[in-house]
Amino acid sequence: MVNASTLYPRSNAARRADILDGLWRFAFDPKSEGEAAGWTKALPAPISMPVPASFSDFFTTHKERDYVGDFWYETDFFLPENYPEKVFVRFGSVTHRAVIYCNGVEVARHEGGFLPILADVTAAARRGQENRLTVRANNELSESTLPCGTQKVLADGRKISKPYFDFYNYSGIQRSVFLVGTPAEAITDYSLTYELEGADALVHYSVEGGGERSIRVSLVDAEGCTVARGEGRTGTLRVENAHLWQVRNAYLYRFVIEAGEGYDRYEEKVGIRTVRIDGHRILINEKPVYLKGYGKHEDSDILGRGFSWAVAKRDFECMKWTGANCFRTSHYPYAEEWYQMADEEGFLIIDEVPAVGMMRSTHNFAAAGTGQYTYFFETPTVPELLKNHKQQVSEMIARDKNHASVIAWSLFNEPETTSEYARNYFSEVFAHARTLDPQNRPMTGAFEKNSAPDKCRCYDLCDMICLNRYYGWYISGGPEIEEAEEKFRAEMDKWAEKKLNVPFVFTEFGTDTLASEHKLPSVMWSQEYQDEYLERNFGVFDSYDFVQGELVWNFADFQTTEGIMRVNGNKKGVFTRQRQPKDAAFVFKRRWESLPEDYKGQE
Ligand code: GCB
Repeated sequence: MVNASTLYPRSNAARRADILDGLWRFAFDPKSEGEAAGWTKALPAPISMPVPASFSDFFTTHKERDYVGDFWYETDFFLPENYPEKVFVRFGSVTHRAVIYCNGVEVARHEGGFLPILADVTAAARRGQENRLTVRANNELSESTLPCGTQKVLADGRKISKPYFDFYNYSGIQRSVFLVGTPAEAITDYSLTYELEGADALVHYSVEGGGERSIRVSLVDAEGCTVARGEGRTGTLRVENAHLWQVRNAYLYRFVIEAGEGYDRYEEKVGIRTVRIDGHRILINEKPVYLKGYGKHEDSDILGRGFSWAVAKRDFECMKWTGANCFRTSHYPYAEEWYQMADEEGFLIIDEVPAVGMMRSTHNFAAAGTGQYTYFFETPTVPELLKNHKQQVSEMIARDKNHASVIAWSLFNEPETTSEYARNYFSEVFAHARTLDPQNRPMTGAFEKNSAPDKCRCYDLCDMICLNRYYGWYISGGPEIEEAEEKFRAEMDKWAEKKLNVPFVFTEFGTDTLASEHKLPSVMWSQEYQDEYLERNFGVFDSYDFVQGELVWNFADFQTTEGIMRVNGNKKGVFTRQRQPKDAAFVFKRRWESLPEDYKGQE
């Protein structure tokens, strides 16, 4: 059973969650022969491998670091006799796909490398004994799975990945693994929606699971006082003088669900807030907010894309220091712990599905803006791709719908959008997505330069239009920067002429900048150039009232595939990969600290 419950694992009197992170065993399987050779029972000659982490950057050889194909992880866990009735193993993610075995028996398989896998091991695991947990994973890219890309086979038979996207194809068990015990008829899901009524808030809830048992819910404030109670699997709680979750000023209640008399219990921190788009404005609790922040990656030294509370903590501190209030989970849903932290910090998240690379180019950043038609959606792989895309949208919204921090869903990054094929494809994706979110949050996607006002066939599917633009970098850089600004304004004037009554947000703009380089007058790649480019972009953003946010690319330097356009990775970070500020960080700090939270929000 996969994804029977999306709830984050938690321990209490009725359920258990024991973390299985640590040093696992690992083996590469380049010929995909492990299954036939009995590796599901025991890996022959395994090496040790930390979990969670990407496997790549531990290695010292190309063969291992850049490995593409099947690879296996194995560990053992003890299942206590008195563990709850149903037993699961829950992976935060396995990149990009996995088959899970318990004591040699297949218990789950899952496509997609950035969303949880819940494997029911109740029948396969033995109580009072050690049990073996084995994962056969695979990190190949294709045009029918997300994200998109392909492989190249080298003369020696070795595969290397050719992503159609600009980040390193980090893989492995990159997020925490939990052993989970629940009652047989456990609480499996809940949803909340909010309404404000004067000083009060109405919290509409619904709960799934618990069998036929009675369901009781309550909301507990930060002081531990129960402020509202309800009975039944759906209902409404009234919170008098509600303490709202505000931007960069979070307030969290605990939402507690009980099934039967102590049969099951689940609780989570939740924030009461509303999200709505009104014309050009983005309203949180009916107050306009201007988005200030970053496109990010899960990326750091040694860990690769592995989740680390320590790295996340540093990232939030750096973001807060610059006065940011928002980030986009470019280009895939992040580890759940990021959203938990954003809930605590009052950060806004544009949550993105891994629909990136939907343009047939190994350098999407180079193809973007050339004006060349980069066909994609007329190929035979499209039905399979669409199925996977919808599935991942479903899983992302199911996983993240209760986070106060999530204010919008991004359903793609920089696909081809100018053909009728693209129009049909994305109409289906949006129609599907619109059935899923109980809170009806805005749906969007990030458009590259070819998705121009006179050519794009998909922008009207979006509630908010997100643009990735590099005028002054990929277009008219260096001494031509003056011209870049003119071209940028010409495009914005065309958008303005359309009189679209929606907010526009820049989800990317930026320049590669080496932290080592200074030059007066500025040259491309120097810190001075990054600052100059930014100031010019700000001038454009400030000229259009419908521009309601700016998320710079990128928060920090990050690892990519090797190439002549990348210097050991993408250097568009405002911070270095070690999370130290470039000069641009001070530029943002000055600007964002001086912009009011409701900048351009007055009617
Ligand atoms: C883009 C992509 C992003 C790249 C960025 C760049 O448009 O969305 O993934 O990293 O440009 O730096 O070229």
